Formats: sequence, C-alpha cells, structure tokens
Amino acid sequence: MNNVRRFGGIPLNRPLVMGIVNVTPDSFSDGGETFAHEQAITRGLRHMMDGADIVDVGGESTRPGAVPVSSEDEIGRVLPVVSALAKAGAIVSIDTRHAAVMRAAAAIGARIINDVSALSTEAAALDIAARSGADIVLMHMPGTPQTMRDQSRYDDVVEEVMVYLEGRIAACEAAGIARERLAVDPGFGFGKYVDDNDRLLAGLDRFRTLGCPILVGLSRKFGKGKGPKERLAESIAKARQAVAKGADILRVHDVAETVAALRGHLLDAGR
Ligand code: YH5
Repeated sequence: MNNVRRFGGIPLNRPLVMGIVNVTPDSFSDGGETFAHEQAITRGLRHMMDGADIVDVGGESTRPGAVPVSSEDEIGRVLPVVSALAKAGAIVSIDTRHAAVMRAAAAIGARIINDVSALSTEAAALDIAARSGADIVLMHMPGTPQTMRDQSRYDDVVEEVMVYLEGRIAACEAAGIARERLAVDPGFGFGKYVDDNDRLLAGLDRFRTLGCPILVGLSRKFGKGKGPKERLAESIAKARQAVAKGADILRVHDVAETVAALRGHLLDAGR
C-alpha cells in the first residue's frame, strides 16, 4: 500500500466514489441558510454511511444562466458544511472556481479542490491552490457556464479535451503544483453534445497518457425526460463503463447504488 498512487490521501487501487453535496439557492428556499447547511451536512453524512470515499461540497450552480454569487456569499454557504464534514472524518472536496473559497475551505480541512474551470477563472487560483497543499481536479469546460452552450464544436473531442487538460497540467506545474497532486476530468455535459459525450466515454482510456487519475461526473446527466429509475440505471451503467475504461473516481448523486454496482470492481484490488 506504500507505493500505490493516492488522491486526497486515498489509495487508488480501486475506483473511488465521490458523493455530491450541493449547497445552492434551491436548498435555501424554505428555512433559510442554516437549514440549507443542516440539510447539506445530513446529505454528506449519509454519503459517508453509504460508502462514499469523498464528499464534494459545492455552493455555486454551474448551470447555464445561473445567477453568479460573490465569493463571500459562496464561503458563507459552503464553509460550515466543509467544516462539519471534515470534523466527522470525511475526505472533503471543495467544488469551486474561486480562489478565496479554495483558500478558506482548504484552511479548515478540505483535502481536494474540484474546479470545473481547471484553475482558469481567477488569476490567483493557481497560486492559492499550490499553497493549499490540497489535491486538485482539473475539469474541461469550454468558456464559462454562461457561454459554454455556444462553444461546443469539436473535430476530435477526445484530442481537443486532452490538449486543453495537458495545457492546464503544464500551467499547474509552472505554478509549483506537482503532477502527483492532479486529477483530470473531461467534463461530461459541459459544452458537449450527446455525440461528444459518447466519444469521450468510449475514448476515456486515452486520458491515461496524461499520467493523472481520471475523475468523471456522469451522474444524472443522461436519460433526460425519462423517469428517475431509468435515469439512475443509465447513470450506473455509464459509471461501470467509465471504470472499465480506466476511471479512478466517480462523482455521483446516488452513492449507495453506485457502491453496490461497483462491488465487483471493489473486490478485485488492482483491477
Ligand atoms: C463534473 O462532471 N459536474 S456540476 C446537470 C445534470 C446533472 C448533474 C440535469 N461539477 C461536474 O453535476 N465537477 C459538476 O443534469 C463537476 N466533474 C467535476 N469534476 C453539474 C452536474 C449536473 C449537471
């Protein structure tokens, strides 16, 4: 176990499950912010009991057209949740594009920074992330959440996403972040059409050449318009497909079901 690779301190000798914890305005609608914090903490604790290796706490909606919030407000949303879950023994990931949020979360125990903009939104993010000591997820997203819809035309989506991620890895290394601290993520559903997502999943093994663990977020992004059961089945099927293609970490809403579906893989260590 000594020379096995790790991410967020966790050995990567089996696929890891990252449970999603949102602290976004929808959860504020009744009961205010404290209620939203309690709900999110409860969700995170449930993920842990269900077998999540990591909990990913986010306070900014990256849906197209979402209203931006200040870093101050984002910190107010996520920090009590990060703090409570870290104290409860969780490996916490902070899902943010903002340097001030990264710094605040890492200072109270977040071990992973998950940035859908691969540390490109704010100039300070590279330096803050470097100093935080946290491991970092670099995700591909063309443009910003507001513009990504207009920017998704690829000749070879796998190649283009790989070139982008290679560039962000280089930017991290230049900022003093060792490659060993990085994971890469093709960003399923972010400025991509159905065909692009299919090609990325089919070609996921090519991302191995980047020399970093691969994280994927496929949960509930497919099977739209279908019922919740069909959507869950589709998420699970995609998760297994991703693991077969070399995914190391799965970011999911349905932790218990994903852990159960991965059991075969979980048992054969070393895959
Ligand atoms: C991701 O892929 N995704 S937020 C639309 C949906 C369902 C889910 C309605 N943060 C990722 O989860 N971080 C998000 O259908 C992420 N990778 C990483 N690293 C979007 C999301 C979602 C969007």
